[in-house]
Amino acid sequence: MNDMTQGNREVVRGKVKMTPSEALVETMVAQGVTDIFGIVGSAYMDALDIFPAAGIRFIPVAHEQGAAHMADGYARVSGRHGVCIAQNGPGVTNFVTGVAAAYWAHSPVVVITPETGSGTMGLGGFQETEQLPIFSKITKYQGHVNNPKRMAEITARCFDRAMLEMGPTQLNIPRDFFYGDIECEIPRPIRIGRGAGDEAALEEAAKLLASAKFPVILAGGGVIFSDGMREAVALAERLHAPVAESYLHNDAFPASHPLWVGPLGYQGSKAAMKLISKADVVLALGTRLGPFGTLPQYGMEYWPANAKIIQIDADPRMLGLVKPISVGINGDAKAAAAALVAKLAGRDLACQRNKAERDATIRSEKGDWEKELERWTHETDPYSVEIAKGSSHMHPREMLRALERAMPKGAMVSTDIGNICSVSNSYLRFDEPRSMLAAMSFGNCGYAFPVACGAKVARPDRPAIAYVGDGAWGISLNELLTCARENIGVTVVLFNNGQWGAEKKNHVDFYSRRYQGVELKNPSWSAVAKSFGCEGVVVDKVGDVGAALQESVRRQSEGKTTVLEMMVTKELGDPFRRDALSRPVRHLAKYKSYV
Ligand SMILES: Cc1ncc(C[n+]2csc(CCOP(=O)(O)OP(=O)(O)O)c2C)c(N)n1
Ligand SMILES: [Mg+2]
Repeated sequence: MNDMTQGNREVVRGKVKMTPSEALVETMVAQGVTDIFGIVGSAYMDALDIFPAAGIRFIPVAHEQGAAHMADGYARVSGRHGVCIAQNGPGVTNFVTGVAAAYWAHSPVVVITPETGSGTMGLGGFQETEQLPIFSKITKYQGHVNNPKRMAEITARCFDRAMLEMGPTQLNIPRDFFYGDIECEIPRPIRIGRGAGDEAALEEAAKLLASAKFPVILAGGGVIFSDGMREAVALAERLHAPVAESYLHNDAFPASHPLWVGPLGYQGSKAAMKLISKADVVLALGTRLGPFGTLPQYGMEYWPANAKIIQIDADPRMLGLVKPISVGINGDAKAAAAALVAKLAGRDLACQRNKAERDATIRSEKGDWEKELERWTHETDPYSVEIAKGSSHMHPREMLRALERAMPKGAMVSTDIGNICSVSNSYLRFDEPRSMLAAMSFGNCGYAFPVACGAKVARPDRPAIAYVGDGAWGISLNELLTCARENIGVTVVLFNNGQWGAEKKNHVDFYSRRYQGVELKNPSWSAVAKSFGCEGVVVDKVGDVGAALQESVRRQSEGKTTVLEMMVTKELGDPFRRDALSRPVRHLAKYKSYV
C-alpha cells in the first residue's frame, strides 16, 4: 500500500483493504480529479478529511448552485471533469439549477450527492429527500451506491460516463456508506474514442460536398469539445466555405480566419445569416441545430429550407431531431472533419469553379456587417431613443465594442442571460476554443459569474471575464465571498441599467409599457464589491472602458476579483423571443383595458 503523505497522487493498486471514503477518494485521484467545489457538510466529512492527502483542493463556495456552475465552467475550459459535492437534502437540492445548466452545456460534471442514511431512509428524518428523481432528467447517468463495497466501482462509472455521454452524472451515496472496511481494487478510467462515423455516410457526405455550389459549414460545440478546430479549418479551406458558428459557440472557429463569418441566432452575425441562406449544402459540424439557435433574426428567415443538410454529432439522438437532414453521421467532429478532408483530397469540387465569386460574396457580407455594427452605436426603436435621451451613461453597444477592442488575448468570457449580455453576442470573437461560456439553452440568470470563477480555477493562466446584468448579479453575487476567501481573481463586467431589461423589453413590445417587477433599486455595486474584500470600479465613459478592463485583468494575477460597474442607459436591444409572445387578449370586463 502507498504511504499517503501530503498530496500523494499515486493511486493504490491491487485489491486492498480500505474504507469506502478511501475508495471514493482514490477513484477520484485515478480519474485525475484535483479540485472539488462545494459547501462543507457532516454527510461526507470522512471523505473530505483526506482530500488534502490525496492532492485534491476543496473550494468552499457561498451557495451550492455556485459550486455546480463552477464545476461546469471548470469542465468547459479544461475538458476534464468538474466535480461538486454537498450536504444531503438542502445542499443537494441547491445544486439543481447548476446541474440543469451543465446538462445543456454538455459539461462532464460529476455531482456527488451524499444521501440520508440507509438505516432511516423513508422515515422522514433530518435532511431527507429522494435525491435520484430530482436529477433524473438533468443527468446522463445516475450511480447509486447500494452497498459500500461497490463505492469504487460506481464512482468510476459516474466519472467514465460523464465523459462518454458528455454531460453531468450523479453519484448518490447513503451517508453511512462512507464508513466500514471493504476490500476493493481502484478501477482504471475507461475512455472510449468515438471515431469519424459510418464509412458509407461519410462517403455520401463527401459526394454531396463535392457537388455543392455554395457549401456552408456550421461549426458547433462538438468542434470545441473534440478539440477539432484545426480539422474544421482544414475542411473549410479545402471547400473555401464560409464558416458560421452555432448559437453561443462563438469559439468554434477562429474569428481572425478569412472564412469565419460569425454566429447564427439571437443577436448574431447578419453576414453568417445571409451567407447560410444562400447555401445549397450545409455541413452542420458538431451541432444539434438547437431550435433557439436558428430562429429568424433581424426580421430575416435565414435557414436555407431547400439546402441539403449533412449533420455530424457525437450523440446519435441529435441527428435529424430538429431539422430534416440528408445525411446523418454519428461521429466525433474532429475525426469526421479529418475524414472528410481525406475523402475530398484530389476530388473535383463544383465549388472550386466559382471560388472567386464566392470569396467576393463572403468578403462583402462580412464587410457590410462590420460597417453596420460600427454605425450601430445605440438602439433606434422609439422606447430606446426616448429613455436614453439626455442620459450621461454609456450606450450598451458602444461599451460592448470598447470591451471587444480591449479584450485580452486568450480571454475566457462567460455571459449571462439578459438584454445586454445577448447583444454582446455580436461583439464576442475568439481565436481559441474553450473561450466562450454562455448560459446556453437552459438560459438561467445568475450563470456567468460562478462559471467564470470555475474557469479561472481550471485555467489560472487565462483571463476570466464574466458579463452580467444587474438583475442576474443579485442571484449570483454571493460568490464574491468565494473569490475573496480563495483568492480567485476574475473580472465581473456588471451592466448597471437599473432594470431586469430583457423582460422589460417584453412589457414595452407587448404590454403597453405596463411594468411589473422589472425596476431595480441598486446599491453602489462597486462599494458592495469592496465590502466583500474585492475591488470595485465605476465606469461611466466609453473612453475609460478599455483601461478599466485591462487593469482588472492585471489584478487577476494577484488573485483579486474586480467588479467593473458599467453605468449604461436603459435602452434595450431586440427581444429574446418574438416567437414566444403574442399580444394580450382579455375577455373579462375588469381586464379589458389590459391589452
Ligand atoms: C433564474 C432566472 N430567472 C428569471 C429569468 C427570466 N429572465 C430572463 S432575462 C431576465 C432579465 C435580466 O436582467 P439583467 O440581468 O438586469 O440584464 P439586462 O436584461 O438588464 O441586460 C430575466 C428576469 C431567467 N432567465 N432566469
Ligand atoms: Mg439589468
